[in-house]
Amino acid sequence: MSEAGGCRGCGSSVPQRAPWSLVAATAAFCLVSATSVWTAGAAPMSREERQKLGNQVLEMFDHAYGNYMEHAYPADELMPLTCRGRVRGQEPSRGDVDDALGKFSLTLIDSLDTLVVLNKTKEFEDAVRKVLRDVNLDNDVVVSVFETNIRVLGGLLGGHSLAIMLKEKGEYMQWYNDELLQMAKQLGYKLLPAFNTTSGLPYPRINLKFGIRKPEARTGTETDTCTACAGTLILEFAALSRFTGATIFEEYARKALDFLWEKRQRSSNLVGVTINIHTGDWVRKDSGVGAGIDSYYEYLLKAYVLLGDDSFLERFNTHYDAIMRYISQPPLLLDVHIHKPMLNARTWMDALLAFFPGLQVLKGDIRPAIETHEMLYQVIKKHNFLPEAFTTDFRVHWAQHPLRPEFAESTYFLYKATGDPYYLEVGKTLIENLNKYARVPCGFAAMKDVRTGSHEDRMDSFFLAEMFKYLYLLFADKEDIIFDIEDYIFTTEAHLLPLWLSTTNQSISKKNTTSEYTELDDSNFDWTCPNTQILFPNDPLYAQSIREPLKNVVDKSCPRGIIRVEESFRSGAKPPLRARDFMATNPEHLEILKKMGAASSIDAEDGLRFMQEMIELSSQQQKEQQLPPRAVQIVSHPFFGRVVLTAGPAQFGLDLSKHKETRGFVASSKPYNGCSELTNPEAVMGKIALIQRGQCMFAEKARNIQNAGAIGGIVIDDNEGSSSDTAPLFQMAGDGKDTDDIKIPMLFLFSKEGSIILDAIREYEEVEVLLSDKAKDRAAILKGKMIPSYIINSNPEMENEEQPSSENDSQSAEQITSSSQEVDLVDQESPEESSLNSQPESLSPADMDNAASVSPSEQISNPMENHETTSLDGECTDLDNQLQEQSETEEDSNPNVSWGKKVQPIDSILADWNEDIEAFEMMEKDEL
Ligand code: DMJ
Repeated sequence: MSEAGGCRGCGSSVPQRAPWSLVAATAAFCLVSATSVWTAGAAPMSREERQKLGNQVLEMFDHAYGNYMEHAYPADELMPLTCRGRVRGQEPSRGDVDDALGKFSLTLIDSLDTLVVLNKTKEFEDAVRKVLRDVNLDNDVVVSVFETNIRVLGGLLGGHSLAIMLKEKGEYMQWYNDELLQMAKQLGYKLLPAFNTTSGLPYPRINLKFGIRKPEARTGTETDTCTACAGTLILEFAALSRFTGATIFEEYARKALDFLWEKRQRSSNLVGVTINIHTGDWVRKDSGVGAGIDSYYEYLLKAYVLLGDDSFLERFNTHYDAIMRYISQPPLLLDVHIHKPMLNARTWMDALLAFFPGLQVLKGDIRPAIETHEMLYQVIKKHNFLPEAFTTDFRVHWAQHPLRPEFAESTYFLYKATGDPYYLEVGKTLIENLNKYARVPCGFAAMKDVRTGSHEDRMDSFFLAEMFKYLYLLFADKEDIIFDIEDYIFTTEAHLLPLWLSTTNQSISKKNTTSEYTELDDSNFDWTCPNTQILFPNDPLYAQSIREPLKNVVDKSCPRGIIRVEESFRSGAKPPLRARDFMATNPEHLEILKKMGAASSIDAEDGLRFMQEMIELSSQQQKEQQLPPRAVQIVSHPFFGRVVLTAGPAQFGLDLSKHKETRGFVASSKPYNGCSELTNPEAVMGKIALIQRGQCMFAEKARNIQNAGAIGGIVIDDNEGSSSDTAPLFQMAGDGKDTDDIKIPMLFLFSKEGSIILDAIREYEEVEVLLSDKAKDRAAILKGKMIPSYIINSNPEMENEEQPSSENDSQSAEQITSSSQEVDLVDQESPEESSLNSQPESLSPADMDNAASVSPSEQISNPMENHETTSLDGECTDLDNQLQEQSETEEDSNPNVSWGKKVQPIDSILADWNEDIEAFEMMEKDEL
C-alpha cells in the first residue's frame, strides 16, 4: 500500500488526501510551476480580458438557465427553438436519448452546483428550494440507470456538497438540513434493483416507480449494457455511502467494477463497448476511449483519487498502457478490436473522446493530451463545433453536435496543467462559436448539422452542468470562486464531490474486492504532489513545441483509408497499400496483394485491413454519391438569420456549393404544385417561389417557376408531419433528361420545416430567406441593415413603442431591398452535369417518393462534384459526406398529464426576440 492512498511525500500538515485534490480538481500541480515560468508563446491574456470573458460566460449561462426556468421548468429540458419544455410522452420519442428524462426537472438538478461555481449563491438557494418542493422521484417512467446516476444522483450530491459548504460558511443555506442528500438516498434505493443480476452489472434501464421486471415496469428484459453504463457509478454511489453511512451503494458499484475488470480481454487488457449483463460475454468487441466506454476509464482513475484504493489505480494503469499501445495513434484515438488490437475497428472518431486529454492531464501524461486536443481544436476551427463523429481524414461522419462539453473540459485541464494562454484563446473561440451559431432567442440550440448551421430543438442538461462550469473556471482566478475548487473532484457530469469523503466511512473500501493487487511502485506517483519533477524544465514553450508539428494536421490532411495512421504521422515509412489507391493494372499492387495473408502476420493483418477497407470504401463511395444538405435561413425581421432549416439539395439547377448564396423574399406559386404555367408570375418575379411537392417532376416545377421569373425555388413536402429530424436527407432527382436549362437553385424542405416558412408568411407577410450550402453568420446578415418600419409596424406588440425616424425608415427599407441579391440568369456558369438516369415521378405520392428519394444506387449526380478530391497542387478540398440521423417517432404511452405542454405565445416569443436583437446589436457595436 502506498502512503495516504497514493499521495507519497505529501506534506504531513495537510489532510490525508488533500494534496491529491490538486491533481483531481484542476491539475494545479502543474499550473503552479507552469504559470510562474511562463514567458513566451501565445500572448498572455490580461486579467481584464479574462474577467470580460468570465462575465460573458455568466451572461450566457443566465440566457440558458433563465429561459429554461421561464419556459420549460418543471419539465426536464428546454426546447429552445419552440421555447417550451420537453416532456416525455408529449413529444415524438427520440429513442435512447429520452431515457435521460424522468420527469424530475433534470436541467434544474443538473444545474445546481454550477450555480455555486458561478457565484450565483442566491439563485442556488432558490433552486434547492424548488427541487425540494417540486421534484418527484417516483414517476412511472423508464429511465437510464447511467444517466440518472450521473445527472440526477450526481446533481443532488453536488448540490448537497456545496450546500453544506455554504452552510458552514455561515451566510447562505442556514436552513439546510441535508434534504438533498435524503433525496439522493431515496433515488439511490430506487436504482438498486437494477443490480439484481448474477453478474452484478446493472440493467441499463429502470422504472422509477416500479423498478425492474414487474409487468408494470416495462423494462428488465434487456440483456446488454454499455461498459460505461455499468462502470460509471462508483463516484456517486461511494459518495452516497460515505455521506450517509449506508454502505450498500458503494458495495454494488464496486462489484460491477470488479466484474468488468475480470472480464477484460486478458491479452490486450482492453474492454469492449457492450457486455451481456447475465453472461458477461462481450457483445461488441470494439474498444476505444469514446462512446460506450469513456467514463469507465475516467471513474477508475477518479475512484482512486476519491477513495484512495490502490486497486483502482492499478486497473486504470493497466488499461491506460493498453490504450496507449493500441488505441492512441497520436494525435488520433482510434477504436480497435479487443482480440486483435492491432486492427482498427473504425475509420472515424466520436466526439465523446474529447474528454480524454483532460483525463490524461489528471494522469500526468501531458504530451499526448496536447496532441489530441490540438487535433480536435483544428476540427472545431473547420466546423465551428466538434461533429458527433469525424473520419481519420477529418471529414464529417455524423454532423450533429448537441453542445457537448468534453472539449471545454479538456481545454480547462490543459490550461491548468500548462498555464499556456493558448488554451484561453481556445476557450474564447468556444464562447464566440456558441454565441454566433448556437444561441437562439430562447436559449442555446444543439446543432443538427455543423456544416449547414441548422439547429435541433434541444438543449441537453449537461450543457448547463458542464459547459458553463468549465468555461467559467477556465477564465477565473482563485478569488473569483467562493470556495476552493481544489477540494473537490469532478464527476463525469462535472458535479463536485468533496475529497474529504476519502477519509469518511471507509469501512467498505476493501470489502468485496475480488482481485489481489501488488503494491504500486514509485513510478505511479512521479507526477503527484509535491511534484519533484518540474513538468516543463526551463521550457515555457513546452506545450507549443508539441502543438507546432501538428499545426496543419487537419487542413493538410488528404483522404485516407484504414491504416495504422501513426505510421503516416510519425515516420516516413511506406504505408501499406490502401484500397482507394489500388489499381488492378499495377503489377506492384498485385504483388503486394499476393503477399497479404501469406507470409508474415503483419502481411496477414495488412490483408485483413485491406479487405475491410475495400468494404468500407465501397459503402463510402455509395454514400458519397449523395449531395450534402443545404440551408434555408430566414433572414428578415424578426428572425435575422436565427432560424436555419435543413434543406435537401437538387441534382439540377444552380449548385449552391459553388455559387454565391441566393437571397430573396418568398412567394407562393399558383398553382401551388407548380406543375403548369404560373398564373401569378408578378407575385413570384424576382422572388423565391414556394411550391408543393407532388403531381409532377421536380424539374418541371423548377422550369415553371423559372419561366415566371423566380430566382429560386423551395419545394415543400406534401407528406404532413415529415421532418428532417426524423427522415434521412432527401434530394430531388432530375427528370432523366437534360436539365441544363434550369439555372435557378432549388431546395427541398420537409413539411415541418416548410411550415415554419409558411407560418412566418402568415405572421409577417414579407419573409426573406437565404438559400446556401451553409448558414451564414448573423453578423454578416445584419451588417449595415436596419429594421424597416413597415415590418416593425406589423407587430402589434411594438406599435406603442418608440419608432425609428422617417428618415431612417426610408433608408432602412432601401437597404433591405438592395440586399436582395438577385441571381443573374444570363451570367450563370453552366450547371452541373445533370441526371442521366433518374426515374420519372409517377402520380401516386408513394411512387413519387420512390422516384425522388435517392438511394445510393439510383444516384446520378456527377461523382466528382461530391467526392472529397485532391486537386493537382496537392491541396485537399473538402466536400463532406452527409449522414442524417433517424429517430423514432413512437409515442410514450404514459404521458404525465400534470406536466402540461407550455407553448409560448408568438407575441411573447417576439418580445424575447426583440430583446435579443437589441443585445445582438449592442454586441455588434462592441465588436466594432
Ligand atoms: C455527459 O452527460 C457526461 O459527460 C457523460 O459522461 C458523457 N456525455 C455527456 C456530455 O456529452
